[in-house]
Amino acid sequence: MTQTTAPAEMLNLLAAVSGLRERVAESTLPLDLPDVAPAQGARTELLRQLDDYVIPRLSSLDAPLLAVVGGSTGAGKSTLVNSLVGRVVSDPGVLRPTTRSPVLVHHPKDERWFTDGRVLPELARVTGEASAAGDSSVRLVASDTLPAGLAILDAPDIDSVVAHNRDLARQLLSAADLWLFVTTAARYADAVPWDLLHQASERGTSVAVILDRVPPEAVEEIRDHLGSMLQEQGLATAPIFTVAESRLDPGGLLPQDQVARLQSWLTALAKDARARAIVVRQTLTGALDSLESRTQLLVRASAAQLGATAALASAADTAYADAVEGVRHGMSDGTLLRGEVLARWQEFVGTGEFFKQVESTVSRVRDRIVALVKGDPPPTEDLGEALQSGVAELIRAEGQGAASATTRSWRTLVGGATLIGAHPDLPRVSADFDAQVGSLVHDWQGDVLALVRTEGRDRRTTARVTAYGVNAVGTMLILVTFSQTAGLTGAEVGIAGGTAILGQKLLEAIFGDQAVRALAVKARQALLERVEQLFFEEQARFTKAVDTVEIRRDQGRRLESAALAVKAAR
Ligand SMILES: Nc1nc2c(ncn2[C@@H]2O[C@H](COP(=O)(O)OP(=O)(O)O)[C@@H](O)[C@H]2O)c(=O)[nH]1
Ligand SMILES: [Mg+2]
Repeated sequence: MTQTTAPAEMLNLLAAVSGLRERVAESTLPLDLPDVAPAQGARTELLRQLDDYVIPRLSSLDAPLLAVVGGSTGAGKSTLVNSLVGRVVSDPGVLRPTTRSPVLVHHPKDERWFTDGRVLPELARVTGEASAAGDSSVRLVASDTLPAGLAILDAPDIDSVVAHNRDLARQLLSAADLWLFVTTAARYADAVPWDLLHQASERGTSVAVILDRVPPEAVEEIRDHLGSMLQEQGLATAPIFTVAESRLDPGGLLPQDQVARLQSWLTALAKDARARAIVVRQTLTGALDSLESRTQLLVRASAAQLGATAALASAADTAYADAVEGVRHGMSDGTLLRGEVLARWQEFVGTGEFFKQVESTVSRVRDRIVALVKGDPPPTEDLGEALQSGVAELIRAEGQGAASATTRSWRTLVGGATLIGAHPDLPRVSADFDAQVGSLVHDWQGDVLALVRTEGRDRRTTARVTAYGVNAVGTMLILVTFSQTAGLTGAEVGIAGGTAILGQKLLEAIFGDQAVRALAVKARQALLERVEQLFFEEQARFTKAVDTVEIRRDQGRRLESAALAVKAAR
């Protein structure tokens, strides 16, 4: 912003700042990250200063200069304001807290600037006597003893014992064109005021310091010391006004000569449009300058929030990918061919002798199957059931394992415990998961039978498949699918391998060896695809929980580009 800013440019700047205000307002920091509290505080402060100062000031550069009187408890702020106005407009008092609702004194002609919600839109307006004021309101007092063009606001104590008053004091100070910082001989080195003065310095806010209640003999010494402290804080240009400790008049006001210098400085400021514009522009420029780094802080906080949601999502990704891998591995490491399956298989082929003489056995088994197909119960039924319940068991265990693993790592991740608290069924698989696994395996059996039928399309093969029965051949294929381990050959072939080799020989007799290998690959692929789909749906429960964390993915980028737009419009 330059001295010669044309109204059109000012409107551009106002639009850009309003845009930034919207981006800040819509931004969220929902996860309880370690440093979220300061970021939330910074967000609120930024939003407030845009609403309370930057936007109203850009909208009406010629509005009266607002001087906010701030300082520690009992520094004499209210007494000073009363003395400047020439009558008691704000309650002074020994009892704390006194100035509960802030009092804004303005010239009667300037009333319109303060009655609407232009500045401090969050605060209600009250007029009349002090008692009428509520907690979040500002009391307006018109007084023609103040020059037009200048309004004075008596703020609550910056170190008030009441938290609401402290916050309100800070809010009011950030709405000021000019801080009138009141401190005393006894208190001027306190930490709290210097914290705020430091902030004023960083933001380029116009500041004047009133050193109140100074013993007359110590005026020079203390003023020098205070002056050097201000210089250290980068506030060398802040004028210092001293008010000697004096007896108050019967009306509770300071002797006129003690406030005369401050009063004439303020009057000169009010009457000289250029001098006033300099003060206003200094504060406004400082506030605009501060927007970028304050927005950056929010951008970083947004990135941290999104990083945390990404970590939650990726914990689920990992757990469910591991589970699919677990099924893949469990299918091919021979586990499924032990126990029940093995027992059923041996029952089916009749005797353990087969493992010794595989070749000669093939024809015997074939005869046996063919014989059985012609009799009643399908011979492979029990074996098929054992195979199916084995694979179902494997899928269920991996599914539950993934839900447990995800919840376990969520408990160690920021925001995870809250999400589990809000979705207490996450640690367990879906209610109908068992049933879904059941139908998955059933459907897969359908896939396998379809494979057998498709593969056996030529006449000779069809005849052979029919001889054994499609179901029996399908069961053999399932058996072989679960046994094709890499590297299980020759002497290393254990019981599991041996079990399968017999099945494989049978299938090779029907389809040829090339085809059997391809069929097993297809059957395994079909199962894994179904498992992936089911686990994806299971994982979606976690994904949906992460999605309830309300933060836009592009929040950081939106904030950043809004801040850039402000920079470009200046
Ligand atoms: N004697 C004397 N009392 C003062 C002076 N300034 C303030 N006081 C008293 O100190 C107390 C606190 O002053 P007040 O204006 O309420 O301080 P605030 O908390 O900063 O608003 C009140 O009782 C005032 O009457 C002063 O210069 N001389
Ligand atoms: Mg007060």
